[in-house]
Amino acid sequence: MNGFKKSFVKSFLTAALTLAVSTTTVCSTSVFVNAKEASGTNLDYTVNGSVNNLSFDKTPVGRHGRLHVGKCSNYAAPTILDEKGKAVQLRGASTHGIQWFPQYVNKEAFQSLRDEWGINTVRLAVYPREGGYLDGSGAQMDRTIKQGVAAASQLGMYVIIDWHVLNYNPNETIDGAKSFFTKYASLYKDYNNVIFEIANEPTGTDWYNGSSNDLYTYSKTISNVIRNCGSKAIIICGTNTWSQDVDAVAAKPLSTAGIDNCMYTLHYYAATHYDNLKSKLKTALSAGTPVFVSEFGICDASGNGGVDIQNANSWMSLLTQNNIGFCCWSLCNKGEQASYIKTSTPKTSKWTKDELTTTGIWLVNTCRALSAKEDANQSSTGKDDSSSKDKDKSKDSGASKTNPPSTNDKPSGSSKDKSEGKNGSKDKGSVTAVATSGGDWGTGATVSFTVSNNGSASSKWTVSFDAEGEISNIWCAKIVSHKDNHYVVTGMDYNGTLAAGQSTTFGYNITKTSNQSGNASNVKVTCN
Ligand code: IDC
Repeated sequence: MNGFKKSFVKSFLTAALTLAVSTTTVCSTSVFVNAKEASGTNLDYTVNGSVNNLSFDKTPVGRHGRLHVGKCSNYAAPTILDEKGKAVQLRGASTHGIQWFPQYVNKEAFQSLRDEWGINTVRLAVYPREGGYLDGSGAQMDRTIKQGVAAASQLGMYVIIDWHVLNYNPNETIDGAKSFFTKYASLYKDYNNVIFEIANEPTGTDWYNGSSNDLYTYSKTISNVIRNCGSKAIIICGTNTWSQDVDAVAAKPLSTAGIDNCMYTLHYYAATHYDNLKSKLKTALSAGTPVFVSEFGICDASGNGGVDIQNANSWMSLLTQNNIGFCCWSLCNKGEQASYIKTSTPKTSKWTKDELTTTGIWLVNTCRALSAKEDANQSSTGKDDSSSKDKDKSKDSGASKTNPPSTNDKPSGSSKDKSEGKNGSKDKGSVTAVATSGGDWGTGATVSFTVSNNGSASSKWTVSFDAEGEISNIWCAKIVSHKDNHYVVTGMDYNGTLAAGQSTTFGYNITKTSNQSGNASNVKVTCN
């Protein structure tokens, strides 16, 4: 086998393995098919500065809850799934650098974006340099970040805290990044709507080259900082060449270091980036790399120049076909093509049609169309995903403190403290299964199991149990039958057969009413 083939096979196997350990088996169908061909000149929707007072359960976070990265059968690569295992596409607005344009980080602005633009996510661009967090404006930017997260949380929007490294190797400011993410991962570890982006656009080093100065090492270090603070948030990692080399990640994703719930960035500007970059995206997806477009523009890569609407729509189709979330650069009125708001407009919220630039008009047309598809999909399946969960709490505190854990958590491989929340254990032959409650938040609960082969021969296992409610997501096992409250599950290819002495874990999230328990009872194991 020649070198290329060898490395291809190696990448493929790595990707396959990565998929195998992070696979989520229950997943609803795709929400979006194609983006509408959006215009940059004619606004298809009314934008007149009005807002809706949505109840929290109708907001994006009220509908979707905590997001995680998981495998859904509709898409080649793992993608963003909501609390119920349903694919959700983030439609985001990126601020400009918040050291320069803090005035757009306000609740009214975000509400306009949510209600009139169809946007469900805001990205806060925190430049470490350029008069930013590390060299001038840290204290002011801290205030702006907190205001932004509070506003997004109250409005039920997702918020990305973006460490906006630009044009350099992020290892140059890694100490600053460690302090920054220690602070914000600790502060927001219980928030179900916060996402961390750890390096906007690295340049000058590889994703992975085995040195301590590459992006893999940087991303692993910062992701561990975030996880060690107790945060299970999605982590978005930058890739080399201004976040274009997303195809390089498959050779060494962070899952090889046991870090889950990560995505990797591809950035494009539609008047600069065409088929070459689209090919990189397709290569990355077919290798199983979860991709997020945390920044794009419909103009050229300088943030200025002309726009290419046709290519912008072609990119958007590619993103929606693959359920890839995106954030558009940028929410401000700077005199450049990328800005959403005309320079002549001082208003920082409640904009009207005439105050929008070409980028602004195109973004409203795109996000409103996608948002309408999401709504139509929900009504056609007869289910509004919204629930009244955490409604009041979230209104008060700005974020739910009673979130379920990410369904993408790495299996522990060892049994938990059985004295805590133990539901039941039953021997059958030589394999046992122990169910442990991982939390109950009224309208849902999470339960994990440890299955152990105590015998002297290898054995396949099947576990049956009763649980009140509807399992919405199961990991490291699959449901083979389900009637009323009775479930039968088996393991996956990689953990369905246990060698003598071996154990494995699986778990589920269940949707239920507050009167139901969700816990597993009457647990039985069959081995064969
Ligand atoms: C640009 C801004 C511009 C600013 C410059 C340097 O639009 O006003 O002077 O940054 O801070 C990116 C970057 C993003 C750039 C944008 C446009 O992530 O910071 O913003 N761009 O050049 N990557 C590709 C394009």
